[in-house]
Amino acid sequence: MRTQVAIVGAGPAGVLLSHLLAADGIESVVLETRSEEYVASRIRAGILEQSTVDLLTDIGLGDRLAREGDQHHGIYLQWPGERHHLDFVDLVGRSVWVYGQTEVQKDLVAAAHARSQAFVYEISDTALHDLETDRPSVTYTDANGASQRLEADVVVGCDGSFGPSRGAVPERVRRTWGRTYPYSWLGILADVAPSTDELIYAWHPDGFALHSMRSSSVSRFYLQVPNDTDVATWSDDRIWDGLATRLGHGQDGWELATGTITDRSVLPMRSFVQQPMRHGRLFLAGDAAHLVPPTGAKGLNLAVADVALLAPALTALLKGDAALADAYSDAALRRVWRCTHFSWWMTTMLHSNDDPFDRELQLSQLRWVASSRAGAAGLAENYAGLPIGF
Ligand code: RFL
Ligand code: PHB
Repeated sequence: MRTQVAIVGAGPAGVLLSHLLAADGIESVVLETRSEEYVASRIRAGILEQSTVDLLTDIGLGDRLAREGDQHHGIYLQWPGERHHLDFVDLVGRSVWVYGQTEVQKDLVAAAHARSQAFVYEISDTALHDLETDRPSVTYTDANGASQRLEADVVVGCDGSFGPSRGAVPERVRRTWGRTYPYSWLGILADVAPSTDELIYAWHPDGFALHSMRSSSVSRFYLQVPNDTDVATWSDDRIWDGLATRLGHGQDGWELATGTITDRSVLPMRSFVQQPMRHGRLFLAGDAAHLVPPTGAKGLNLAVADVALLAPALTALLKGDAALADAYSDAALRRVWRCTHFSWWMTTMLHSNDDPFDRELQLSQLRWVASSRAGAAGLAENYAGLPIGF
């Protein structure tokens, strides 16, 4: 098989890239280890920043988002005895939307099917070849067990944190940075109306808690837990008690409503960056090149921002102009490092540990952000997201 762009990974980065390329008349094939249903049902991100919403709307994928998504003007920051609203629209003139990654993925895949996008699902043994030539290829075993080779002008690694693409950049040219945090998140989905109009990020001596949501009848919650926590040790009662304590049930009359828990899992927290994001005819986008802890709600948005830069760069490259492709890695990494810092900053400000000095610094920082317009505007600008290509 031959195509112009071989895209490894059918997550949001890969499918969005295929959409933007198709709009420019560039052909691509998307290769994926999982099934279409599996990818569409993975519960992940919940918050879209302004530029992600603008992009999806501009390319005609904003209808359901406008109908079913929920625009949020800000967030609440909380610590024992205090809850403060930060109004992003007032502070920086931008906002965010609650619209699950599952929904973004469904919209992207529906549009891909409508234009007869080529996908190959349920492949194994993915391997990248000849990336330093202008005839790169990807080999794999298809769902029937047959060996296949996809030849392309360009290969794009959108295969997330476990895919082979980032490791296909030779060690002599790649550099990586990373941090594993000493805590994880226990995430639950529950059939209960949110007890808040906007997200609550809560610092508490027992550990961080986040009240998020997916719709008017489904809430999403997270609790800071130690690394290697066994989800079986968290009964429903323990989860609801932990959330009630950390989110301040009873504080100023606020109450946490509980409901049936429909999903629970433990997620590790990592920061990771690999650069460059291009080597020869291989380009990396999304989680394949970088990971952020979820506290800043940046992972999906960063993947979208990478692809928004990459699509026009590849289109120009395939038409003979290499300037944008040559600039891609540096341009994308500017935003990657900004979001890496912001996610690390939110994470270290909000997750408690046993160190009394750290605790006072965290509370001092929270008080400053909540009471100073300059402090609040810094958080708001980063959370609502900088413009693509800032
Ligand atoms: P994905 O979504 O991981 O997709 C990569 C795809 O590549 C496939 N793949 C392969 N395909 C072919 N051959 C191989 N050898 C392959 N190996 C892997 C995988 O099966 C997969 O389908 O990466 P992408 O597209 O870069 O998108 C990134 C986002 O999914 C991720 O950053 C966000 O979900 C992160 N994230 C959040 N981001 C936000 O912006 N806001 C949030 O609120 C937020 N919450 C979260 C999150 C991630 C979570 N995780 C990872 C569990 C909450 C959670 C719980
Ligand atoms: C979510 O709703 O899944 C979510 C929201 C905000 C975050 C992380 C996750 O910072």
